[in-house]
Amino acid sequence: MSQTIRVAITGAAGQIGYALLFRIASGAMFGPATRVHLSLLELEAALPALEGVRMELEDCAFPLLDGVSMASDPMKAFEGADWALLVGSVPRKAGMERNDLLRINGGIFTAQGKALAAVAKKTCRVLVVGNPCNTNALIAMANAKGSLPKENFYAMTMLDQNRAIAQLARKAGVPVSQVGRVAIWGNHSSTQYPNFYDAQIGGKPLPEVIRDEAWLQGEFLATIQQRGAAIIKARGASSAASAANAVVDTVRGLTTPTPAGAWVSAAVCSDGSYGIPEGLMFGFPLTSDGKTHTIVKGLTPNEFSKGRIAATLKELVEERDAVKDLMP
Ligand code: NAX
Repeated sequence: MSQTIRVAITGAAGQIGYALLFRIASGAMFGPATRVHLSLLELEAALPALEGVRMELEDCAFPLLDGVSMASDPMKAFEGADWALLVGSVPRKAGMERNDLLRINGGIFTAQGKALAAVAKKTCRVLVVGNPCNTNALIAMANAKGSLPKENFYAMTMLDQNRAIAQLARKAGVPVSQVGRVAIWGNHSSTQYPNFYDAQIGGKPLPEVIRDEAWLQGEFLATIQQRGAAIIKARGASSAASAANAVVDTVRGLTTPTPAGAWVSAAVCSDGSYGIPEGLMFGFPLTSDGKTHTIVKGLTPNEFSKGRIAATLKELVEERDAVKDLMP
Protein backbone atom coordinates (compact mmCIF):
# COMPACT_ATOMS: atom_id res chain seq x y z
CA MET A 1 0.00 0.00 0.00
CA SER A 2 1.45 3.38 -1.06
CA GLN A 3 1.47 6.73 0.70
CA THR A 4 -1.54 8.55 2.12
CA ILE A 5 -2.92 11.37 -0.04
CA ARG A 6 -4.15 14.34 1.96
CA VAL A 7 -7.26 15.82 0.36
CA ALA A 8 -8.68 19.12 1.60
CA ILE A 9 -12.35 19.71 0.75
CA THR A 10 -14.15 22.99 1.35
CA GLY A 11 -17.91 23.29 1.76
CA ALA A 12 -17.76 19.70 2.98
CA ALA A 13 -21.15 19.82 4.76
CA GLY A 14 -22.92 20.99 1.59
CA GLN A 15 -24.84 18.79 -0.83
CA ILE A 16 -21.92 18.12 -3.19
CA GLY A 17 -19.72 17.42 -0.17
CA TYR A 18 -22.20 14.83 1.05
CA ALA A 19 -22.05 12.99 -2.28
CA LEU A 20 -18.29 13.44 -2.74
CA LEU A 21 -16.60 12.47 0.53
CA PHE A 22 -17.84 8.89 0.48
CA ARG A 23 -16.68 8.37 -3.12
CA ILE A 24 -13.18 9.59 -2.25
CA ALA A 25 -13.02 7.51 0.92
CA SER A 26 -14.11 4.40 -1.02
CA GLY A 27 -11.12 4.71 -3.37
CA ALA A 28 -13.00 5.95 -6.45
CA MET A 29 -10.74 9.00 -6.82
CA PHE A 30 -7.22 7.70 -6.22
CA GLY A 31 -7.70 3.98 -6.79
CA PRO A 32 -7.84 0.89 -4.58
CA ALA A 33 -4.16 1.04 -3.52
CA THR A 34 -4.03 4.59 -2.15
CA ARG A 35 -4.99 5.64 1.34
CA VAL A 36 -6.60 9.04 1.89
CA HIS A 37 -6.93 11.56 4.69
CA LEU A 38 -9.88 13.95 4.35
CA SER A 39 -9.35 17.44 5.74
CA LEU A 40 -12.71 19.18 5.76
CA LEU A 41 -13.23 22.94 5.80
CA GLU A 42 -16.57 24.50 6.68
CA LEU A 43 -17.99 27.70 8.05
CA GLU A 44 -18.06 27.66 11.87
CA ALA A 45 -21.88 27.46 11.82
CA ALA A 46 -21.82 24.29 9.70
CA LEU A 47 -19.31 22.38 11.86
CA PRO A 48 -22.01 20.59 13.93
CA ALA A 49 -23.61 19.25 10.72
CA LEU A 50 -20.16 18.32 9.44
CA GLU A 51 -19.57 16.31 12.62
CA GLY A 52 -22.59 14.19 11.59
CA VAL A 53 -20.99 13.57 8.20
CA ARG A 54 -17.71 12.64 9.91
CA MET A 55 -19.59 10.11 12.05
CA GLU A 56 -21.16 8.59 8.93
CA LEU A 57 -17.74 8.32 7.27
CA GLU A 58 -16.52 6.50 10.38
CA ASP A 59 -19.55 4.20 10.22
CA CYS A 60 -18.61 3.10 6.70
CA ALA A 61 -15.34 1.57 8.01
CA PHE A 62 -13.62 2.39 4.71
CA PRO A 63 -10.35 0.43 4.64
CA LEU A 64 -8.62 3.22 2.65
CA LEU A 65 -9.65 6.08 4.96
CA ASP A 66 -6.73 7.05 7.17
CA GLY A 67 -8.50 9.82 9.01
CA VAL A 68 -10.85 12.79 8.86
CA SER A 69 -10.13 16.24 10.30
CA MET A 70 -12.38 19.29 10.42
CA ALA A 71 -11.63 23.00 10.63
CA SER A 72 -13.15 26.40 9.96
CA ASP A 73 -9.75 27.97 9.31
CA PRO A 74 -8.22 27.39 5.86
CA MET A 75 -4.73 27.69 7.39
CA LYS A 76 -5.52 24.51 9.33
CA ALA A 77 -7.53 22.68 6.69
CA PHE A 78 -4.99 23.14 3.88
CA GLU A 79 -1.93 22.15 5.92
CA GLY A 80 0.13 19.59 3.98
CA ALA A 81 -2.62 19.14 1.34
CA ASP A 82 -1.78 17.16 -1.82
CA TRP A 83 -5.10 18.09 -3.39
CA ALA A 84 -7.53 20.90 -2.51
CA LEU A 85 -11.09 20.59 -3.79
CA LEU A 86 -12.65 24.03 -3.37
CA VAL A 87 -16.37 23.31 -3.41
CA GLY A 88 -17.73 25.80 -0.87
CA SER A 89 -18.85 29.19 -2.08
CA VAL A 90 -21.68 31.66 -1.60
CA PRO A 91 -24.65 30.95 -3.92
CA ARG A 92 -26.35 33.66 -5.93
CA LYS A 93 -29.41 34.98 -4.11
CA ALA A 94 -32.42 36.79 -5.53
CA GLY A 95 -31.56 40.36 -6.41
CA MET A 96 -27.80 39.76 -6.41
CA GLU A 97 -25.94 41.09 -9.45
CA ARG A 98 -23.30 38.94 -11.15
CA ASN A 99 -20.60 41.38 -10.08
CA ASP A 100 -21.74 41.17 -6.42
CA LEU A 101 -21.45 37.38 -6.62
CA LEU A 102 -18.00 37.63 -8.19
CA ARG A 103 -16.75 39.94 -5.49
CA ILE A 104 -18.27 38.09 -2.50
CA ASN A 105 -16.73 34.84 -3.68
CA GLY A 106 -13.57 36.70 -4.68
CA GLY A 107 -12.97 37.42 -1.01
CA ILE A 108 -13.24 33.72 -0.12
CA PHE A 109 -10.88 32.61 -2.89
CA THR A 110 -8.35 35.36 -2.13
CA ALA A 111 -8.05 34.08 1.44
CA GLN A 112 -8.01 30.44 0.35
CA GLY A 113 -5.33 31.11 -2.31
CA LYS A 114 -3.12 32.76 0.30
CA ALA A 115 -3.69 29.92 2.78
CA LEU A 116 -2.84 27.31 0.13
CA ALA A 117 0.37 29.19 -0.65
CA ALA A 118 1.29 29.30 3.03
CA VAL A 119 0.56 25.76 4.23
CA ALA A 120 -0.27 23.30 1.43
CA LYS A 121 2.41 21.10 -0.15
CA LYS A 122 4.29 22.96 -2.90
CA THR A 123 3.04 20.29 -5.28
CA CYS A 124 -0.60 20.71 -4.21
CA ARG A 125 -3.11 20.62 -7.07
CA VAL A 126 -6.30 22.64 -6.72
CA LEU A 127 -9.70 22.00 -8.34
CA VAL A 128 -12.26 24.79 -7.96
CA VAL A 129 -15.90 23.70 -8.16
CA GLY A 130 -17.64 26.58 -6.33
CA ASN A 131 -19.13 29.08 -8.77
CA PRO A 132 -18.24 31.22 -10.61
CA CYS A 133 -15.55 28.55 -10.75
CA ASN A 134 -13.29 29.82 -13.56
CA THR A 135 -12.85 33.24 -11.98
CA ASN A 136 -12.69 31.86 -8.43
CA ALA A 137 -9.84 29.62 -9.63
CA LEU A 138 -8.15 32.60 -11.29
CA ILE A 139 -8.27 34.53 -8.00
CA ALA A 140 -6.97 31.59 -5.94
CA MET A 141 -4.15 31.01 -8.45
CA ALA A 142 -3.13 34.68 -8.41
CA ASN A 143 -3.07 34.76 -4.60
CA ALA A 144 -0.95 31.60 -4.41
CA LYS A 145 1.60 32.96 -6.90
CA GLY A 146 5.22 32.36 -6.01
CA SER A 147 4.31 29.30 -3.96
CA LEU A 148 2.09 27.02 -6.07
CA PRO A 149 2.65 26.73 -9.84
CA LYS A 150 -0.16 28.14 -11.97
CA GLU A 151 -0.35 24.81 -13.85
CA ASN A 152 -1.69 23.25 -10.63
CA PHE A 153 -5.00 25.15 -10.72
CA TYR A 154 -8.15 23.85 -12.40
CA ALA A 155 -11.83 24.81 -12.56
CA MET A 156 -14.41 22.11 -13.14
CA THR A 157 -16.10 21.66 -16.53
CA MET A 158 -16.22 17.86 -16.42
CA LEU A 159 -19.90 17.78 -15.43
CA ASP A 160 -20.64 19.63 -18.66
CA GLN A 161 -18.49 17.17 -20.61
CA ASN A 162 -20.29 14.20 -19.08
CA ARG A 163 -23.66 15.80 -19.81
CA ALA A 164 -22.62 16.35 -23.45
CA ILE A 165 -21.36 12.78 -23.87
CA ALA A 166 -24.62 11.39 -22.49
CA GLN A 167 -26.80 13.46 -24.84
CA LEU A 168 -24.65 12.67 -27.90
CA ALA A 169 -24.67 8.94 -27.10
CA ARG A 170 -28.45 9.01 -26.70
CA LYS A 171 -28.93 10.81 -30.03
CA ALA A 172 -26.61 8.38 -31.85
CA GLY A 173 -28.10 5.34 -30.08
CA VAL A 174 -24.70 4.12 -28.87
CA PRO A 175 -23.25 3.43 -25.39
CA VAL A 176 -21.50 6.43 -23.78
CA SER A 177 -18.20 4.56 -24.05
CA GLN A 178 -18.35 5.05 -27.84
CA VAL A 179 -18.28 8.86 -27.58
CA GLY A 180 -14.83 10.46 -27.39
CA ARG A 181 -13.03 13.79 -27.80
CA VAL A 182 -15.88 15.93 -26.50
CA ALA A 183 -14.57 19.04 -24.75
CA ILE A 184 -15.98 22.08 -23.02
CA TRP A 185 -14.46 25.37 -24.08
CA GLY A 186 -14.47 28.52 -21.97
CA ASN A 187 -16.54 29.35 -18.94
CA HIS A 188 -18.57 26.98 -16.77
CA SER A 189 -21.69 29.06 -17.40
CA SER A 190 -24.42 29.32 -20.00
CA THR A 191 -21.84 30.67 -22.51
CA GLN A 192 -19.79 27.45 -22.38
CA TYR A 193 -19.14 25.77 -25.71
CA PRO A 194 -19.44 21.97 -25.75
CA ASN A 195 -17.58 21.43 -29.01
CA PHE A 196 -19.04 18.53 -30.96
CA TYR A 197 -17.23 19.15 -34.26
CA ASP A 198 -14.02 17.45 -33.06
CA ALA A 199 -15.87 14.68 -31.21
CA GLN A 200 -15.86 11.08 -32.36
CA ILE A 201 -18.37 8.25 -32.17
CA GLY A 202 -16.89 4.78 -32.41
CA GLY A 203 -13.70 6.42 -33.70
CA LYS A 204 -15.50 8.22 -36.59
CA PRO A 205 -15.95 12.01 -36.77
CA LEU A 206 -19.19 12.78 -34.94
CA PRO A 207 -20.72 14.92 -37.74
CA GLU A 208 -20.50 11.83 -40.01
CA VAL A 209 -22.57 9.82 -37.50
CA ILE A 210 -25.03 12.44 -36.22
CA ARG A 211 -26.03 14.04 -39.53
CA ASP A 212 -28.25 16.66 -37.95
CA GLU A 213 -26.24 19.85 -37.66
CA ALA A 214 -29.33 21.91 -36.78
CA TRP A 215 -29.90 19.71 -33.72
CA LEU A 216 -26.21 19.87 -32.75
CA GLN A 217 -25.99 23.65 -33.08
CA GLY A 218 -29.42 24.25 -31.56
CA GLU A 219 -31.14 21.84 -29.18
CA PHE A 220 -27.99 19.99 -28.14
CA LEU A 221 -26.03 23.13 -27.25
CA ALA A 222 -28.96 24.70 -25.42
CA THR A 223 -29.61 21.48 -23.45
CA ILE A 224 -26.01 21.35 -22.17
CA GLN A 225 -25.81 25.07 -21.47
CA GLN A 226 -29.13 25.02 -19.56
CA ARG A 227 -28.87 21.58 -17.93
CA GLY A 228 -28.03 22.95 -14.48
CA ALA A 229 -31.15 25.13 -14.51
CA ALA A 230 -33.30 22.21 -15.74
CA ILE A 231 -32.13 20.07 -12.82
CA ILE A 232 -32.89 22.81 -10.30
CA LYS A 233 -36.39 23.12 -11.80
CA ALA A 234 -37.03 19.36 -11.61
CA ARG A 235 -35.34 18.56 -8.30
CA GLY A 236 -35.75 21.82 -6.42
CA ALA A 237 -32.01 21.70 -5.74
CA SER A 238 -28.90 21.96 -7.87
CA SER A 239 -26.91 19.00 -9.24
CA ALA A 240 -25.08 17.27 -6.43
CA ALA A 241 -24.39 13.57 -7.08
CA SER A 242 -23.52 14.21 -10.73
CA ALA A 243 -21.30 17.14 -9.69
CA ALA A 244 -19.52 14.98 -7.11
CA ASN A 245 -19.08 12.29 -9.76
CA ALA A 246 -17.53 14.88 -12.09
CA VAL A 247 -15.07 15.91 -9.34
CA VAL A 248 -14.00 12.27 -9.09
CA ASP A 249 -13.73 12.00 -12.89
CA THR A 250 -11.67 15.21 -13.12
CA VAL A 251 -9.10 14.21 -10.50
CA ARG A 252 -8.94 10.66 -11.87
CA GLY A 253 -8.57 12.06 -15.39
CA LEU A 254 -5.69 14.31 -14.29
CA THR A 255 -3.87 11.66 -12.26
CA THR A 256 -4.02 8.77 -14.75
CA PRO A 257 -2.81 8.65 -18.36
CA THR A 258 -5.60 9.66 -20.76
CA PRO A 259 -6.71 6.70 -22.92
CA ALA A 260 -6.37 7.10 -26.69
CA GLY A 261 -9.41 8.81 -28.19
CA ALA A 262 -10.46 10.46 -24.92
CA TRP A 263 -10.06 14.00 -23.61
CA VAL A 264 -10.38 15.49 -20.15
CA SER A 265 -12.25 18.79 -19.86
CA ALA A 266 -11.17 21.35 -17.28
CA ALA A 267 -10.46 25.05 -17.23
CA VAL A 268 -6.73 25.71 -16.89
CA CYS A 269 -4.43 28.71 -17.02
CA SER A 270 -4.21 29.57 -20.73
CA ASP A 271 -0.77 29.40 -22.35
CA GLY A 272 -2.04 31.50 -25.27
CA SER A 273 -3.33 28.48 -27.23
CA TYR A 274 -6.09 29.23 -29.74
CA GLY A 275 -5.68 32.98 -29.16
CA ILE A 276 -6.98 32.81 -25.57
CA PRO A 277 -5.09 35.45 -23.54
CA GLU A 278 -2.31 33.96 -21.46
CA GLY A 279 -3.16 33.63 -17.76
CA LEU A 280 -6.97 33.38 -18.16
CA MET A 281 -8.67 30.31 -16.64
CA PHE A 282 -10.29 28.88 -19.75
CA GLY A 283 -11.88 25.51 -20.49
CA PHE A 284 -9.87 23.49 -23.01
CA PRO A 285 -9.59 19.86 -24.10
CA LEU A 286 -6.73 18.29 -22.13
CA THR A 287 -4.78 15.10 -22.01
CA SER A 288 -2.75 13.87 -19.06
CA ASP A 289 0.33 11.69 -18.69
CA GLY A 290 -0.81 10.95 -15.14
CA LYS A 291 1.28 13.76 -13.62
CA THR A 292 0.81 16.89 -15.73
CA HIS A 293 -1.78 18.00 -18.26
CA THR A 294 -1.32 19.24 -21.83
CA ILE A 295 -3.76 21.42 -23.75
CA VAL A 296 -4.71 19.55 -26.94
CA LYS A 297 -3.04 21.43 -29.78
CA GLY A 298 -3.58 21.58 -33.53
CA LEU A 299 -7.39 21.76 -33.67
CA THR A 300 -8.88 24.07 -36.27
CA PRO A 301 -12.18 25.49 -34.99
CA ASN A 302 -14.63 26.34 -37.81
CA GLU A 303 -16.50 29.66 -38.01
CA PHE A 304 -19.35 28.42 -35.78
CA SER A 305 -16.90 27.21 -33.11
CA LYS A 306 -14.87 30.44 -33.34
CA GLY A 307 -18.04 32.48 -32.69
CA ARG A 308 -18.94 30.39 -29.64
CA ILE A 309 -15.40 30.53 -28.26
CA ALA A 310 -15.35 34.32 -28.72
CA ALA A 311 -18.62 34.68 -26.77
CA THR A 312 -17.46 32.68 -23.77
CA LEU A 313 -14.05 34.42 -23.86
CA LYS A 314 -15.77 37.82 -23.74
CA GLU A 315 -17.66 36.79 -20.60
CA LEU A 316 -14.52 35.50 -18.89
CA VAL A 317 -12.57 38.66 -19.68
CA GLU A 318 -15.41 40.72 -18.17
CA GLU A 319 -15.39 38.53 -15.04
CA ARG A 320 -11.61 38.91 -14.72
CA ASP A 321 -11.84 42.68 -15.12
CA ALA A 322 -14.45 42.87 -12.34
CA VAL A 323 -12.07 41.31 -9.81
CA LYS A 324 -8.72 42.68 -11.05
CA ASP A 325 -8.00 44.39 -7.74
CA LEU A 326 -8.18 41.01 -5.92
CA MET A 327 -5.24 39.66 -7.89
CA PRO A 328 -1.76 40.75 -6.80
P1 NAX B 1 -24.28 23.93 -0.76
O1 NAX B 1 -24.83 25.29 -0.51
O2 NAX B 1 -25.09 22.73 -0.48
O3 NAX B 1 -22.91 23.78 0.05
C1 NAX B 1 -21.93 24.76 0.07
C2 NAX B 1 -21.22 24.65 1.41
O4 NAX B 1 -20.12 25.57 1.38
C3 NAX B 1 -22.11 25.04 2.59
O5 NAX B 1 -22.11 23.96 3.52
C4 NAX B 1 -21.42 26.28 3.16
O6 NAX B 1 -21.49 26.33 4.58
C5 NAX B 1 -19.99 26.10 2.67
N1 NAX B 1 -19.20 27.33 2.58
C6 NAX B 1 -19.59 28.56 2.18
N2 NAX B 1 -18.57 29.44 2.28
C7 NAX B 1 -17.51 28.73 2.73
C8 NAX B 1 -16.18 29.07 3.03
N3 NAX B 1 -15.73 30.34 2.93
N4 NAX B 1 -15.34 28.11 3.49
C9 NAX B 1 -15.79 26.84 3.63
N5 NAX B 1 -17.05 26.45 3.38
C10 NAX B 1 -17.90 27.39 2.92
O7 NAX B 1 -23.78 23.96 -2.28
P2 NAX B 1 -23.43 22.73 -3.24
O8 NAX B 1 -24.66 22.30 -3.92
O9 NAX B 1 -22.63 21.73 -2.50
O10 NAX B 1 -22.56 23.47 -4.36
C11 NAX B 1 -21.29 24.00 -4.05
C12 NAX B 1 -20.80 24.88 -5.20
O11 NAX B 1 -20.63 24.10 -6.38
C13 NAX B 1 -21.74 26.01 -5.60
O12 NAX B 1 -20.98 27.19 -5.80
C14 NAX B 1 -22.30 25.54 -6.91
O13 NAX B 1 -22.72 26.61 -7.72
C15 NAX B 1 -21.11 24.84 -7.49
N6 NAX B 1 -21.35 23.91 -8.60
C16 NAX B 1 -20.41 23.82 -9.55
C17 NAX B 1 -20.49 22.94 -10.59
C18 NAX B 1 -19.43 22.85 -11.63
O14 NAX B 1 -19.61 22.09 -12.58
N7 NAX B 1 -18.34 23.60 -11.55
C19 NAX B 1 -21.68 22.05 -10.74
C20 NAX B 1 -22.46 21.86 -9.48
C21 NAX B 1 -22.56 23.09 -8.61
O15 NAX B 1 -23.59 23.88 -9.12
